[in-house]
Amino acid sequence: MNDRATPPSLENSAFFMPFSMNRHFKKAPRLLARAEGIYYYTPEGRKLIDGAAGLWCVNAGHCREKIVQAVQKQVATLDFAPTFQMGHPLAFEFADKVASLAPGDLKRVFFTNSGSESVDTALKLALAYHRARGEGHRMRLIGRERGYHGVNFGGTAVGGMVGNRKIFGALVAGVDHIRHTHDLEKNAFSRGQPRHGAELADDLERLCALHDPSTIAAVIVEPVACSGGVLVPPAGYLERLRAICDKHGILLIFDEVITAWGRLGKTFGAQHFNVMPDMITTAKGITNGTVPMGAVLMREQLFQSFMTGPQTAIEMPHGYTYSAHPLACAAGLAAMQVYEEEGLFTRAAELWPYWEEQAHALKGLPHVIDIRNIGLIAAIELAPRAGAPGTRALDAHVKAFERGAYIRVAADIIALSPPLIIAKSEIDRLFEIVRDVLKATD
Ligand code: PXG
Repeated sequence: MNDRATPPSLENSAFFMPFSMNRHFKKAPRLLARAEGIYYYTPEGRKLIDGAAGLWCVNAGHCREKIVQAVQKQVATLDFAPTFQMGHPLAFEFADKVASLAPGDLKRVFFTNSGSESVDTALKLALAYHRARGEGHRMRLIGRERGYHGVNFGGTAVGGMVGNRKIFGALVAGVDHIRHTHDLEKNAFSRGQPRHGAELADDLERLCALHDPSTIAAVIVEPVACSGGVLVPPAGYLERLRAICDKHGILLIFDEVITAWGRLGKTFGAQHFNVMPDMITTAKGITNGTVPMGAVLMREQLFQSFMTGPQTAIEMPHGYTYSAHPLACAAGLAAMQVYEEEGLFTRAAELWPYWEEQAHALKGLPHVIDIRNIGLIAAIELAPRAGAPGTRALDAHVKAFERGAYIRVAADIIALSPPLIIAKSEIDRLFEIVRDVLKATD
């Protein structure tokens, strides 16, 4: 179907699109005009299955009545209120709600407006925490190859996707990276957590030996590295990372911008893996993607380390104008209500076996060199075209759009993560489109 005539204005549009092929896109735009449930609609009214929950954020599906109404009501009641030395009730209510859902003693919440801000906030908190305890020499921050922690300076520095780092100079001093866990030779076509690779966590010991552990403040990893191509942690890996951090007094931060809010069948990924970090960074699904918001959850001990000194001192000289924005808090509270009422925190666990079967049924299709899955996430890795990496998956993305599905691709990896309200018949339809697309992609 070729009914998407390019509005002449778009090719010269002022909009510098983020993480996009601006010129390629503007020549043949893929526009979305409306959304409902698990579907997007183009301006011409064509219906697309949302195979990516927007950008991994619309976990309860689009334009949910309760959330829409909560935001509409809030914007007409209290559009903005400062949270520096002032407050509004929803900020406290929402922080307590998030804390009540959090695992272990991760019961204190710092609000931001995005995943990137959550990551940079957590890294700053880690440095400040050690300083407050007289260990200001712990200045190093450790990330992981192929990790994605947003686009601010701290997150870019600890991130491990080369293309996102290489053009931005020296980034932040004192950052190093452990190895990634992707090993197709040993683990191709794994279902759930791959069997091989727990020992890759020992790479942290290598950095401890190199830098001395007393210089390391924190390690940040995504429990599942999603943007880097859906790299599911090998069985035992996260436990081992936790043990090494404990041994050396290093804080462990889980970046759960994607893995929180039901994506893995529990409220947080930490609960699914049963590994407790010292901080969790999150965003996206915290408001069902409706209003920008992020949060850092921290253990009680971290929070208390800042609650010393005179009562008239500002304990944390950090925060954003829009931290705990009233619209975001309203959207977040309503999103949590929808998640809870509809059992969405655990729905991915129920759908998991079916989802896994449908995903792995694509094995054997042209160019497919791996399929991996966890929770309501699946990745299909394609062999790159000789001399033109990324173009095969890009073609698949465009073809899927034409055939009725919106899917995300990163390099030559297709990543699927639909809203958690998806029905089995809709899962069938999504994979049917992906199957057709793969058959038609050279
Ligand atoms: N950490 C993680 C683990 C993320 O996945 C961020 C931080 C940054 O969040 P913000 O809200 O600043 O974008 C993310 C974001 C994709 C994709 O398709 C993934 C993200 C964003 C956009 C696209 O893989 N993750």
